[in-house]
Order: sequence, then structure tokens, then C-alpha cells
Amino acid sequence: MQFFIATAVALAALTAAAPAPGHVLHEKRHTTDSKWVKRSRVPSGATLPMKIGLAQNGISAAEDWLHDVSDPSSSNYGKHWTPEQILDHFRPKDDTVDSVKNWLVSSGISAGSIKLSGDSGWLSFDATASQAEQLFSTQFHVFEHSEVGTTATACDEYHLPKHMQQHIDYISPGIKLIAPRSKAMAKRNLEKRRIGKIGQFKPLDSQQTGDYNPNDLSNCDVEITPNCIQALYKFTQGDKADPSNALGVFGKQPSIVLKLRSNQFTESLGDTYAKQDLDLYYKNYTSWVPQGTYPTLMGIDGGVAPFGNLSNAGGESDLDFELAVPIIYPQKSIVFQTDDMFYEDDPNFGGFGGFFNTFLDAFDKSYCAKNDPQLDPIYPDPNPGGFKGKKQCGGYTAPNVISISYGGQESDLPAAYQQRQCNEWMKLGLAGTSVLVASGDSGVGGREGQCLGASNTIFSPGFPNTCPWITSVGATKVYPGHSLKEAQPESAANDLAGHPYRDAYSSGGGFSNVFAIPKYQQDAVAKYFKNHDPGYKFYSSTGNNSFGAHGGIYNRKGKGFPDVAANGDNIAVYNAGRRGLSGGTSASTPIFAGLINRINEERLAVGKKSVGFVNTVLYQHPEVLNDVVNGSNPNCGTNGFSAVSGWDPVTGLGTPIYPKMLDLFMSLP
Ligand SMILES: *[C@@H]1O[C@H](CO)[C@@H](O)[C@H](O)[C@H]1NC(C)=O
Ligand SMILES: *[C@@H]1O[C@H](CO)[C@@H](O)[C@H](O)[C@H]1NC(C)=O
Ligand SMILES: *[C@@H]1O[C@H](CO)[C@@H](O)[C@H](O)[C@H]1NC(C)=O
Ligand SMILES: CC(=O)N[C@H]1CO[C@H](CO)[C@@H](O)[C@@H]1O
Repeated sequence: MQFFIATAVALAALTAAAPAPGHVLHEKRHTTDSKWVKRSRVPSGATLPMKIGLAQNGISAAEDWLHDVSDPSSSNYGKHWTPEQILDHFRPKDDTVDSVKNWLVSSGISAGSIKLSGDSGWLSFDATASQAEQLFSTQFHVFEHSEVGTTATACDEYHLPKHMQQHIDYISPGIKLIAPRSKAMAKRNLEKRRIGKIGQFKPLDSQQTGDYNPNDLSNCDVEITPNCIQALYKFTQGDKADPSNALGVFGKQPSIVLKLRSNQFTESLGDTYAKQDLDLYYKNYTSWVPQGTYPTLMGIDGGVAPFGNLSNAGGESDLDFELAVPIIYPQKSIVFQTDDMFYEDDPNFGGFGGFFNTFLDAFDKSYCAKNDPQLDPIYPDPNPGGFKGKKQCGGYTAPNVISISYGGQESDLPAAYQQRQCNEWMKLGLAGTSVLVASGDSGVGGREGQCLGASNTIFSPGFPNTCPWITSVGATKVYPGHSLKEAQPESAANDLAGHPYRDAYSSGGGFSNVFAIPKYQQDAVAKYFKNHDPGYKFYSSTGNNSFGAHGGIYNRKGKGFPDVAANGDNIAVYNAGRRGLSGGTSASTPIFAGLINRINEERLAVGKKSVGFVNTVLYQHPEVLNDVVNGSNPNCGTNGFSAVSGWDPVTGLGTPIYPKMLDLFMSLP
């Protein structure tokens, strides 16, 4: 008996280690959900509906294209691309389609059964399991979910002929195993959910709610008001409003349906703002934003805002508009509220893939067709409370600036999926949109101390803020006792649990396991390691979400984040009618985004274009930011990284000096 088992193991190891000649490893699952149990091999004659995601043309050149329109020394600075140019440059080449088709046909798939999706993003065909196993030099198994009993087909890894790799992003079914959809599971998953809004709220108690003079700048170490933000970053009220320059804010629908159904959801993945909260805040904290100043709703796939009554108002969306609007007013704002309430209930979809893809779909019809049938929401949604319309593909024009205070961890998604999405953020940069993303509130780890590796000690970078084509925003804080009169009153934000928020909060930062260091950041990161080596063991990996080699706890080859920072602690807010304090990179992001929007307004007024992707400029001109040199971002049983002079993976290049940033961007063509 023992002999038999040993033989079986040896055989399995042999098959896994010996791909067909000329085949190379293309994707391998690194993160495993132990609840998935591998059952039987898929019978060789069973039919598998295969899909191949084709590589987009131009991705390898895309970094240079983005530099061409965003590098101050380029003669094409600010000459953003039209949607047609973008489509043209990224459409898979005929050569890609033909090469993959020819390979399939020569491997025995009948030419007539191979279908190409409208925009050439996917090839689909039916294959028997044995055909598919041969094509991809793999084994397909049925996996059973130990809690729910549902099954899924997947492989642990697969291979491609070496010359096919450049043409193929990923295959389906492939390495992905996503948790099945059931309410019971959803509830359990919620406990460990790592993707969601970023930010914390603490209502002020009765002693603290007394009248407060928002003009008094001596209290900014206790309560950050719009006046404190103006004083910190040296700007005054705006006076212009170009109708084409409304600030876009990403919103996510709350899971009201399930809340009502089960009464057990105390925390929702998304939320909506309340008009009453915005009115209360503008009245109490500004003299210049009139009552009735609300964002324009651009709903996506059933998203609506506001929603429900005042008690349903969400801390995230309220915070975004309370912070950004006093900065940009009289410019307008937009809330892009995404997805129906069913998907919000369902961490399997809302919490993983579809999260930002349905948002990106609404700007780019061609991306829509490339959504992943296993990871992205499907509309119309047959579920109770689900959105019955068609999925929104295109239809909205991206605004000049988008502020996103949501995110998750890289380890929750396959690397190829993140790369595909990241390319889409890049296209927004090419089109002249600045995308700002909160760097996360858990220091070098994930939420509630979740880190990577068997001993939970490896740093866990967040997604999408490691995508090199967005601007990741970390959080700073004016510690009690410090005054705005000091040359540098701000330090990295770092609060212990209970001080003042329920959960420990420190500004997210670190190095990607998926994305390599982009050109514009190479010097900054090299200087950081040279002058301020953090001293931890590290590993060097790129492109595949693997981590932990050589006992290392962070990746020395990955994109460093955040890029910049802004205040994100003790922020005055109104939420659900209560006055309180809020904190998080969630607050920092709409502040930074608001200032970029102000700069665009000034550029538009003199006939220039929006600034688009700003990292290329900012890394060349760190003097337009306050270098933050105090504080750290602990998690994973370490003190994290430290804020030091120059760029660091805690506060990036630092916080804005608005007049200098404005002068710089106005001096560019
Ligand atoms: C507000 O909505 C909640 C359910 O989300 C409900 O329990 C409550 O009664 C509502 N309050 C008012 C004043 O309608
Ligand atoms: C992931 O990358 C590392 C180094 O870059 C490499 O050693 C490893 O083999 C890669 N794994 C896969 C599955 O490609
Ligand atoms: C530096 O940061 C610590 C918290 O990390 C804070 O207590 C201290 O006041 C800060 N010092 C300055 C000069 O801001
Ligand atoms: C400090 C302050 O001005 N508080 C006011 C905020 O707005 C509410 C509602 O209008 C007033 O009752 C408070 O006095």
C-alpha cells in the first residue's frame, strides 16, 4: 500500500516537472485557498470550453508611449491620445491572432470551432480534456470546495510553446479557483475580506462635539479642517470652473440588500454619500461651499447614489466629497457608483476581480469584451436585487482626474489578471487622465495583520496601487503638539489600535510582487536602497506574484509605493448625521486628487491640456513636494519601512506644495 502511494506521488511529480518539449511554464498558482480540495482528474473525453486571452499589441512599448506624453522633456508632453489611437495601438496584431490559431489547428483543434471575440481579445473553442492537457502541457482536475461542495475545473500550472508566450496573456479554465457563491460563504469570507474601502471613522463623543472654529489653525494637530489643509499645502479657494473638468470619484454600491436580508452584515464593501452629511459639513467647516453642492451621479451596472436614508450613509463616500469639494469648488464633482447590490454582497465577485473592471468597462468598450468570465460580474444579473440591464460597455468619457479610495491585496488575484487591468489604467494615462489610488491603511501588510507566507511574516503589497501607471497616495499626520508653524509639521500616519480608531492604522507602502520598478522610479528606489537600506532580508522577483524566496520578506525588484502622500488622520467629517474624526489614505487621496484637478483647471484656462499621468513629472521634480522624514508603517511583526529623506515606501516623494506644483505644471507645454 505504501509502495503504491509512493509510486503515485513520484509519477505525479514526474508529470508536473516534465512539460512537453519546447513548452515553458506560463502561469502557476502561488496562493492556495486550502478549502479547495483536488478531486478527480477531468475525464479525457470530457469537453472543456477553452478561452485564450490574447496579448495586446504594444504592451512592451507602452511604457515609452506613456513617457512620450508625460515626460517634461518630451516634445509630445500633454499630447494625449484619442480613443481611436489607443484602440489601434493596443488591438492584438493579426500576427498574434493568426499565430495562436495556427498553433491550435496544427495541434488538432478544428479551424471552424475557433471563435474570435468582436474586438479580438479572446479566442474560444471547445476541446476535449486530453486535447487541452496536451496543448497546455498540464492536467485538469475537478476541485471541490470543502465548505460549500461546489466544484470547479482548474490546473495548478500550465505551459505554452515558448514562441506562443508573447501572444497569450492567460487561459480559462486555468489556474484560477475562486470561492463559490453562497450566502454562507459570503458571510465567512467577510471576516477576512482584504479588499474594500480604505478608511476609518470615529464619532466624537458629547464632550468633543462643542462648537469648533474652523478658522483656528492652532487645532490642526487635533482636527484637520479644510482651512488646515489649505494652510498645510499653501493654497486658497478656487475661482474657476471649466465644465469639462469635474473631478471623478470612484464609488462602490453598499450591500444593503443582504444587510436587510440577514441583518448580519455590519460592514459593507461599498457605500454611498448622504446629502445631509455633505450639507452639514460644508456649513460647519467652510464659508464658501454652498448648501446643495452634490456630485453628479454616473452610475455603472446598477450603482446609485445617494441610496437609502441618512443612517445608511457611508464613511468613505462622505469623506471623499467632504475633502475634495472644498478644494475644487466651484469645480464640479462626479460619483462613479459601480455595480449592483448583489455583487456587493458577494465577496467572490465584488471583492475580487470585477472590483475595478466594471468601472474600466464603462470608459472602454474594448476592455469590456476582455472581462474574465470566472472573476468578473456578469450582467444582466439573475440574482434577487441584481441589476437587470446589460453590462455597461463604454458610454462614459473618463474625467481628467479620478480619485479611488478602495483597494485590496495583490495576493488575492492572479498576476496576469492584474497586469491586464494595469494596462487599462495606463490607457487612461495616455488619454490624459490622472488616476490616484489610496495606498492602504495597513502599513506593509494587509488588513487585520494579514501578511503572506506560512508564518504570516512576508509583506503584502496592495492592488491596484502597485500598478506603475496610477499615482499611489500614502497618508501623513500632524501629531498632537505639532504646529503648522513648524517647517515640516507632518510625519507618516501611524496609529495603534484604539488610538483613536478601532483597528491599528498605518500608511500602506512597500514593493510590488507583480510589477517591476518602472523607469521613472528607478533612480529614486536605487537611492533609497543605497542610502537607507531597511536591513530586512529580501527576495528579487518580477511578474508572477511569487514571494518569499531566500527567507526574504519584501521584493527588491518591485514597483515601490506610494508615490506621494497627503494628510490622512484626525480628519473632521460628518457621517450619518454625526460629527466625527476620520483617518486613512482614503482621506489623503481625494486631497491630492483635488489639487491635481485645480492644476488642470489653471492649465485649461490658458488653453493647455490636462496633466494626465503625473508620476513622470513628479519623480523628476521632487522639490515641488514636502519631503516627509519621520515615522514608519508597521505590520507583519515589524516596524515596516521608515520615512527618510528622498523617496521612501512610506510617504513616497512627500506631500504637495501647491504653489510649486502649480508653477511646475504651468511651465510645461
Ligand atoms: C433607515 O434604514 C434602516 C435600514 O437600513 C432602517 O432600519 C431604519 O428604520 C431607517 N430609518 C428611517 C428613519 O427610515
Ligand atoms: C517567478 O519569478 C521568479 C523570479 O523572477 C522565478 O524564480 C520563478 O520561477 C517565477 N515563477 C513562475 C511560475 O514563473
Ligand atoms: C515623529 O513621529 C512620531 C510618531 O511616529 C511622533 O510621535 C513625533 O512627534 C514625530 N516627530 C515630529 C518632529 O514630527
Ligand atoms: C460648530 C458648528 O457650527 N456646528 C453646527 C453644525 O451644523 C449644525 C446643523 O446646522 C448646527 O446645529 C451646529 O451648531
